[in-house]
Amino acid sequence: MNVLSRRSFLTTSTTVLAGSFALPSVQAARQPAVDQLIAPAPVFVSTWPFGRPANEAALTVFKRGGSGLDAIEQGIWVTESDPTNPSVGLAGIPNAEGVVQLDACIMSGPGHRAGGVAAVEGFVHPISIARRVMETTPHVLLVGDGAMAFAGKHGFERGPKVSPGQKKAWRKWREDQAKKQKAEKDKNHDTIAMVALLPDGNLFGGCSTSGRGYKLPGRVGDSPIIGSGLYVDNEVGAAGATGIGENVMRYCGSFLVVEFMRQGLHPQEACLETIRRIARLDPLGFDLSICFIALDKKGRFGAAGTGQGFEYAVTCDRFSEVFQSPGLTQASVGPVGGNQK
Ligand code: SD4
Repeated sequence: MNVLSRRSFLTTSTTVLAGSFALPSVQAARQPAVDQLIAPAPVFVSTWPFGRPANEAALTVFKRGGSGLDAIEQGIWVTESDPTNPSVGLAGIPNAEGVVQLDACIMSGPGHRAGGVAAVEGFVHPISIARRVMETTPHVLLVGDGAMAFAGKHGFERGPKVSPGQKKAWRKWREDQAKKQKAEKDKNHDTIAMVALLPDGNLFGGCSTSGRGYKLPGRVGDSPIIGSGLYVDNEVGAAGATGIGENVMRYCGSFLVVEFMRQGLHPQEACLETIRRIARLDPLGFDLSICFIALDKKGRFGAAGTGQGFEYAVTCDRFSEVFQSPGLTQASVGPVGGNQK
């Protein structure tokens, strides 16, 4: 069910939300003690500070009668539509051929249902295509031409294959490569992963990204892969990832976070333990640039990154705030909430 049309929602949400949340603007993100990381349902947890308006939109959708999936989908629309976000949606950094290829997935705790799309070009809302895959096909993941044909057939909104600003930056990147100058590559990453717990105890999640900047055409990261960029287990909790997808998907990172929660770890400790486990096995050690968020069935939440500076957003009826996560090394996880060079 679409509670609001996408356009009316996007144009009214800021005003509605400003009225709903009389909140001070958060300057420096806090890192509360673990026993304070709990919120009453409905609660939405997302990666990066840009997750906060997405969470707030999601909460508004839910409070207006939307389902958990409506809330996740329409919350993520906010990030996918943001023309200033270089890491999610069609304003994102393109691949090595100058085309933005988007990845997304969505998951419903009830029914353990999932849908995803990968390497989709020229569509504004990959999260919605992922949901449609989940709801109308017997499949979980559609990629490339097949995903685009499916999206076209279902009439999803189209957009440019790359924004003018990103095209210019890509030309510069390509020139630098040709001149064998060091072109920025691996730092160009960020994603919105959003997980939610509703008052009835059900969990939901979604994930959307333009992926690693200047990736090889056809490269698919962790974000649309169930268990890697996102995982929801309605008995236990939900988790999502951001960072260099290759370092998440080789370990089924989000699945692992949920499994640690199943063993009784607090969501924050589950995120930390997942990174420790990966770093122990991986030749890169902690030099992985990966971060996780997690939320359990009790409303406890948390996050962690390989380095310092990963921030995540939590929104419920009582507060909407960006928090700082603990990092396992002194290295920086990179620019906060965006993947500019
Ligand atoms: C990917 N994990 O494609 C995604 C992009 C990202 O922060 O950075 N997320 O590898």
